[in-house]
Amino acid sequence: MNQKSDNNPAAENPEELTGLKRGSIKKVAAGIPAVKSSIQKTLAEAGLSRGMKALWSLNKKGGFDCPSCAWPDPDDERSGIAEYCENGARAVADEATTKKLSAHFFKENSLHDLALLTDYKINLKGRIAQPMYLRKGATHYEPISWEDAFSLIGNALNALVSPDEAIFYTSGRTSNEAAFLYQLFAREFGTNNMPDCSNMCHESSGVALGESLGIGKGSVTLDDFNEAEVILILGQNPGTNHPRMLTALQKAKARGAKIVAINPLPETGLMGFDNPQTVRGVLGIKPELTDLYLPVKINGDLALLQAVEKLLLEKESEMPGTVFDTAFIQENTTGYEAWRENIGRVDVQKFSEQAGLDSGQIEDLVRLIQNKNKLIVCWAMGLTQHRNAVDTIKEVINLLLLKGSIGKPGAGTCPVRGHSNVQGDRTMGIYEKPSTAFLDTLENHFQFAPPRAHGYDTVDSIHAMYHGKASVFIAMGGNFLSATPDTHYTAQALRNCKLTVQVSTKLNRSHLVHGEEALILPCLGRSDQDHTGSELQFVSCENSMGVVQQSKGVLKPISDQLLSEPAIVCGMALATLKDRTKIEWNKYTQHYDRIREEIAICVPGFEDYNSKVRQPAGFYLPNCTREGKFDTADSKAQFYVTTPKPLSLQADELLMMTIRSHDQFNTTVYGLNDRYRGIYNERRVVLVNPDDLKRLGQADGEIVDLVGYFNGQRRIAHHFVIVSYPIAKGCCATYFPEANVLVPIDSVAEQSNTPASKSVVVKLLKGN
Ligand SMILES: Nc1nc2c(c(=O)[nH]1)N[C@H]1C(S)=C(S)[C@@H](COP(=O)(O)OP(=O)(O)OC[C@H]3O[C@@H](n4cnc5c(=O)[nH]c(N)nc54)[C@H](O)[C@@H]3O)O[C@H]1N2
Ligand SMILES: Nc1nc2c(c(=O)[nH]1)N[C@H]1C(S)=C(S)[C@@H](COP(=O)(O)OP(=O)(O)OC[C@H]3O[C@@H](n4cnc5c(=O)[nH]c(N)nc54)[C@H](O)[C@@H]3O)O[C@H]1N2
Ligand SMILES: [Mo]
Repeated sequence: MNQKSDNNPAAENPEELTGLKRGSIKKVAAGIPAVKSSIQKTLAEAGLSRGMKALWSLNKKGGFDCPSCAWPDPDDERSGIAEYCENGARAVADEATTKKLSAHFFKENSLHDLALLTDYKINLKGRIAQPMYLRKGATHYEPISWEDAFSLIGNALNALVSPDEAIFYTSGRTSNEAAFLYQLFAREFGTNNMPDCSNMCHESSGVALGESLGIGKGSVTLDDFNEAEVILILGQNPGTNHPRMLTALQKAKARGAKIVAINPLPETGLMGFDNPQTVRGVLGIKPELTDLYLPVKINGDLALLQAVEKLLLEKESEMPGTVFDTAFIQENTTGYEAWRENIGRVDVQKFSEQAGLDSGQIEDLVRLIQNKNKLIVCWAMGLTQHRNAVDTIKEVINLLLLKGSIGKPGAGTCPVRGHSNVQGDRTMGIYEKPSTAFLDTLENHFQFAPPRAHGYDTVDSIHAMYHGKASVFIAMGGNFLSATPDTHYTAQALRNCKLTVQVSTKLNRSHLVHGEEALILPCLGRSDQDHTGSELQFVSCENSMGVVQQSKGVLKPISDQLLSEPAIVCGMALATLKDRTKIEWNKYTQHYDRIREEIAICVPGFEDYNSKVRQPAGFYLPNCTREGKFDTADSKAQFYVTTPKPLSLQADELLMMTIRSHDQFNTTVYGLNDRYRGIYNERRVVLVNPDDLKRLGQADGEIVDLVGYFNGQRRIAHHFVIVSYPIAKGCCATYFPEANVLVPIDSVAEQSNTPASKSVVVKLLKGN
């Protein structure tokens, strides 16, 4: 699992240390200095007038959608400069950079040399400025015309024995318009092999929500935060990853909501928030956020939830109708009896221990919620990336159902999405398991027969390429190599391909680990003006709460050789499908309204798309759960019986989660610091509890190798510095993507097939 290929030495980040410096763990997030620093960074990357223009238009009416996270804007307005966050501004700066990579750069730098750089240094290189081609056996990329690039793709796809030997990956920044065309192209070509970043992200949420409630999306809107009595946040670090959520939490708290944080780490943003925008002083808002913090063990959430529910059940039995919403349960749900029987058997003491808590802490949570009826539960990757993730999320839903906390104001599910349009891409049909209804609609409307067999998701795609069952890989954005598990295995999978194609903005490692031939197709980003066709175009995105809004870039593109994503899809489709296509691809690049007209016909909720998307604050998509209706087989919400299955670790093993630092957006590393956690100038760190260090005979500052064993295979990542940290005992944390070499490709969540990248069993071996 750890062999490196000689001609390309560094599939993963070079294993070198950059020199850890330490500071204190911050007590509150954000504050004026954070926003100031992000403005400075934007201006440094993009220059004064370009930088200001970009920041001024971020998340503003007539501006562009923030390319960072999927947290929504307030309903009545698209907020201007006041509602961007430090990390949103950073994402913009990263894209708005004036550094560009033209043919000269690729002539000067061999793939071998570039692969020796860290992800941080690779990203610093800049935006790709023209299409580039790597010939078979070549050491350097060379320029290629768009026309030749498209025909190369067309020829490679048409040479396949079966369309299912092609894979069409999507990352979550792709607009609705591009995503719709992309899935249409893949399906007319003849495959449902459409893995996406969602497979590694909220897939577990989608599966659990779909089965329990009938729709794979969250139910709350921002307004619900203002009415909630209790907001639970599990497995999420909003201070870094969804900073604008802290404003919503602070407002909720000012209105009396209690906030509970359940996390193996006392994350700074959860503990406190010094709001840089509202006049905290005038409103008298205090920076403290969390009322109750439970330092759960990694993947201890299911045991925790069940212990809490057992105590709630006891109280409900003592005083029927005072703790549970019995009317709601009776009218709207099925499966309660089986659920009750199962929870009745829970040993609270044992389950508390499994969760790494004492029963007093469980009782604190019970006291906080027992008489409350308006609960919101927020969660992110801390719940979704475990073997039993789907079960944990179903138990979250069980808890909400007990309280009748679905489909009423101030209550509901809030899976906080990651990529700014990951939810929209799925709505547009980027899915390896499309519904029959959707395929029927495509067939009727476009008059071709879409493939009916399910395609490969991300993990299955990697296996297929590894075993030679797929040999053309096309990525609409993202950084497949670094985002996926088991870096060396995935690298081999990509190297086994005949052709790998990356539609990208910035240089990344997936350009350096490639198939026999490779193409880099540079595209416009969110902040760029899009002059495709007759006038300045806009695209649209769906945020985490199901609101669709337009996004119009404002910056002059750094090169006149960039194409928009929709134009690239049309180019590939025409060159591949030629005369056999039933679709008028050319009309879509004349005006994107023509794409939205198709979406309006094919995707429920998008009727009248072209006028609704022009409303200043966009429009809400229908969401049955929000209205208290459940699109399940019996039209009721389902209680599910779940069982915690904790991994049994040996005494010298720790359970490792791979998380984000404050200075990255997924695989894009902006800097080497993790300011809130007091970690500076180093990413190869492993956070361990001081008691575990004592027990293991190891010390803060020591350099170790991380070794994982899974199904008899050994995986190793060299050179990590131990950081003694208040993390739950028995656990440790590293950053992704550096630690992805340790995530076994076959260690996945049941049902959702999401890599269990927050449940990796490792040992810390003394380094050499
Ligand atoms: N600035 C910035 N913003 C981003 C991103 C980014 O990289 N940078 N990425 C975007 C994307 S695609 C996504 S999906 C989101 C990710 O947003 P998050 O899910 O917040 O990201 P992670 O860093 O993976 O953090 C997971 C959190 O869960 C906790 N955790 C881990 N395991 C467990 C567990 O078993 N139980 C509990 N209760 N907690 C656990 C960790 O301590 C950590 O606080 O953010 C999006 N926004
Ligand atoms: N171990 C571990 N692995 C993880 C995770 C984890 O928590 N732990 N998290 C997972 C999650 S939640 C996710 S979402 C995935 C993310 O997986 P991906 O979405 O594949 O990865 P990103 O790092 O977001 O992709 C960054 C690249 O996208 C390109 N890009 C940026 N903007 C645009 C654009 O507008 N258009 C196009 N075409 N390209 C663009 C740039 O070239 C950039 O280098 O990673 C997953 N992997
Ligand atoms: Mo994500």
